[in-house]
Amino acid sequence: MNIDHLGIHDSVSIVFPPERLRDALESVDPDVSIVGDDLDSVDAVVTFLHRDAFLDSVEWVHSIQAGYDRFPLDDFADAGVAFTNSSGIHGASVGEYAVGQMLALARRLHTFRDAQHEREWTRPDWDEPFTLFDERLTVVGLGALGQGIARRADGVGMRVTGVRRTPVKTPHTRAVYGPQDLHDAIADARFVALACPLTDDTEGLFGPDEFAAMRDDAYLVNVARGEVVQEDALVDALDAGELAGAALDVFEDEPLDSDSPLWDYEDVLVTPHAAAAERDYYEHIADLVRQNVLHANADEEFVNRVA
Ligand code: NDP
Ligand code: 7N6
Repeated sequence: MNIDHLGIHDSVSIVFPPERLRDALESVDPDVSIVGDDLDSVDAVVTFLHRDAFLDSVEWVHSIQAGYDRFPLDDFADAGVAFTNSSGIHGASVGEYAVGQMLALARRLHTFRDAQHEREWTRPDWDEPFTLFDERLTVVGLGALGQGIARRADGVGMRVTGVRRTPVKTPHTRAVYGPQDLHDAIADARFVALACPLTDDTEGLFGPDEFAAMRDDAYLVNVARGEVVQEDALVDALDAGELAGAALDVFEDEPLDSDSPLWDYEDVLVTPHAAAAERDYYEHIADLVRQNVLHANADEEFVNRVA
């Protein structure tokens, strides 16, 4: 494959200014320019969103996301268009987000900020705050995100268990289960963090049975995809006191509807799919793209190829 002209699709502006990536790619061989949906003369494209036009215009599409549930992989394979993703770059950002949200919930930091908005000096009840130290965390999905969370949670003294397809231990975990043992893995956890991809196997993975299997004082952290959780069942579990709360970065429908009940719980922290946001995001993408341009022009296998 020979890449002479690389396009940066303007949809990347959802995450960073396209010009930043263009300038960071100045040293690569191909010409690099920012493109819209008109892809004439472009051999490859770096994008946030899928466009059907990619399938008959370019040889290679690089997504700036790790999750590829919104890209039609079968169509890429049929069209012979290579598709690569950005898995591997989110361990620090999402790891810090997850531990930050768990710290907020345990140390009640969100309640202090809420009180500050009202100019109120309100101390928590004596038995509300707790420490993350020694608490159990189960991470579902132990790839780049899950391992990033496990590492940082271990750093604050949490006891980390994992769930992955292949139940082999990864660093910073004390035990790792396979998907068939999910209920055993979550039964004792004070926090359950979802960090798996959205697939046929994980769609609706957390519903009434899983919330019933979790402790009543447990918190759910979802940085995976909204559809991994049955949102109505989550609301029911919160209302029934079967769960203490949640930190949610992703939702079945985004943006989260202003009528959603999830906005209203004191112990549900809602963030706008921003767990991975960081000012260096474009630099991480540039590193991946530079590497794959070299691979493409040397006819070597792409890094992070998923179709
Ligand atoms: P990886 O491919 O590196 O890791 C995926 C992990 O999920 C692997 O450990 C895999 O198991 C595990 N897994 C797959 N299926 C199951 C299952 N049925 N049950 C339990 N574990 C399973 O992906 P990333 O860590 O890079 O990203 C994971 C997902 O997180 C993305 O697909 C995306 O949807 C989401 N994401 C969200 C972000 C945000 O901004 N909120 C940012 C980045 C990603 P095994 O190791 O055995 O293969
Ligand atoms: C962009 C987040 C992913 O799958 O959901 C994320 O990589 C994208 C800040």
